[in-house]
Amino acid sequence: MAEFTLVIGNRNYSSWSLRGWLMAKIAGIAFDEIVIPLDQPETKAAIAKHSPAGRVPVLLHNGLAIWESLAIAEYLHEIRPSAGLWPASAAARAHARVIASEMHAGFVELRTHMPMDIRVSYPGKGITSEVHADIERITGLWRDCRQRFAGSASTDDGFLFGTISAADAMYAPVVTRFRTYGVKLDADVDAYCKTVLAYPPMKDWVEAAKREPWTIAL
Ligand SMILES: N[C@@H](CCC(=O)N[C@@H](CS)C(=O)NCC(=O)O)C(=O)O
Repeated sequence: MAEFTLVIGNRNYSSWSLRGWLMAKIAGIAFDEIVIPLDQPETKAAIAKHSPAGRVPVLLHNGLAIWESLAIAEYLHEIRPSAGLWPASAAARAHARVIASEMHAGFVELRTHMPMDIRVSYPGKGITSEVHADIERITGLWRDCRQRFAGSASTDDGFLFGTISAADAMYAPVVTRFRTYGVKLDADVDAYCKTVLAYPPMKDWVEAAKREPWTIAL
């Protein structure tokens, strides 16, 4: 049994689980998984065994249950500070936390009208003027991060702050949504999406999502 356990929902649909799972991968911890399929009669009771908030992901460690994706990022950063879950410089780290929080609290239109559904393709579905505004804001902040921080990082692997961080994990489900809903992207934003999708744990998640048996009508 691994030191850590991560409780997640189905890979195809659970965007918050993807965020927490990628954070655990970036932190480099070995962990067991408990997968709870969402939208089933037993889902709520199964999640309630691990989290009073009734939501996944939940990280279990040393008798602690840590829910909320941003709290998981902070905890993992505290116990694995050298993993680079947050960028090294204070300025980049502050900005990474800003944009991670903006994702956590916002983009409701995009999240509502373009729910994560990795294995399907619905080009053009879900686009409204409000969703378009969310997309413009997100792609603008990605560009801004790349221009302001990635170039001056000691290594630039194509992620928002150069090397992969919790900020990329927070936006990874947006990348899959852009693919699912065929959102047209400029070359620089498309290159960023390709970088995220090529990150080996991300590839593993997407492949596993395609093999899952559960289907939810969204
Ligand atoms: N603010 C939470 C959001 C977690 C969340 O909403 N998770 C969804 C799945 S993606 C959930 O657990 N839903 C419970 C359900 O569908 O019964 C976080 O950042 O972790």
